[in-house]
Amino acid sequence: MGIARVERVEIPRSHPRYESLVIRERLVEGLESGVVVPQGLIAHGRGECFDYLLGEKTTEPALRAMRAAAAALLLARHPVVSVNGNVAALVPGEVVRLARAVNARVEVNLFYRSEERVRKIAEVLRAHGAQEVLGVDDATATIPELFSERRRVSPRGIYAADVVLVALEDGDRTEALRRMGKTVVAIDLNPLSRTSLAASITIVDNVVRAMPKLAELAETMRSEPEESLRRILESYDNSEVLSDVLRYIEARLRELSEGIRGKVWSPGSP
Ligand code: PTJ
Repeated sequence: MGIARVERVEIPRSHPRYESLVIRERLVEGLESGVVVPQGLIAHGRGECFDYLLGEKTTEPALRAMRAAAAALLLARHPVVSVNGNVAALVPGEVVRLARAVNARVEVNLFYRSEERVRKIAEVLRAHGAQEVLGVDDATATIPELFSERRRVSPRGIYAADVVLVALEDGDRTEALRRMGKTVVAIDLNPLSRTSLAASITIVDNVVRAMPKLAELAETMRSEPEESLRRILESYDNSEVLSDVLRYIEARLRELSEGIRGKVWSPGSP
């Protein structure tokens, strides 16, 4: 039986919640190495709850949003992928792969900013192949009307970007970036979060599934003619996608509630 060795716990591959437990351990390791903040664990727990409702898989509306996101990133003049602690702990290699596929810059941008954490996250990204990481020594520009540490951005990165990809973001900054005229692509498991409602394109999916899928889509779609990418983007409707995600959850809960009797465990169950 395969065993994944992580910092403090050995999780047998046969465990029914294997994937989810490995992800948790990766965040705990990130906490111990100073990449993730304790609040990041709370944020993840909130995300897990929504992932349960989605059945822990990428839904059709999420895929639709990903195609539009890939089109927006490929058509952008100056795309930027914004990275925080949780993203660096969970999908550093996929961030670099996506940035390469769409020719985007990578910028560290933190809600709970400390210079030490910014440096550690940049190191993680470099170790996964990032050539240049912005937001470290050059976070000298300010997003107007934003009071959290996330207002500090690189003038060559998020400040100048036309398309910004964010994951596990806060609503204030998403709104502020939209007010600056930017297209914001958000990855957020909560379809009702302020970020989800304020983003231009919302991918309601777990970042561990969404980031690799988005990178793969961008790699395939980059050979498509510009005209067809534009058509994908023009026909995209974010409120329709959010509404379809909610309907998906509604239908899933209805189906589960009807079949719950057969699923309830008893001492006689296998
Ligand atoms: O590293 P820092 O300092 O920038 O801080 C990062 C956190 C995540 C602590 C900060 O951005 C934060 O407090 O985020 P919130 O306001 O809790 O929002 C996180 C959102 O991401 C919530 O809507 C969660 O449902 C969602 N979320 C959590 N885990 C995942 C997720 N979405 C996608 N994939 C996940 N794995």
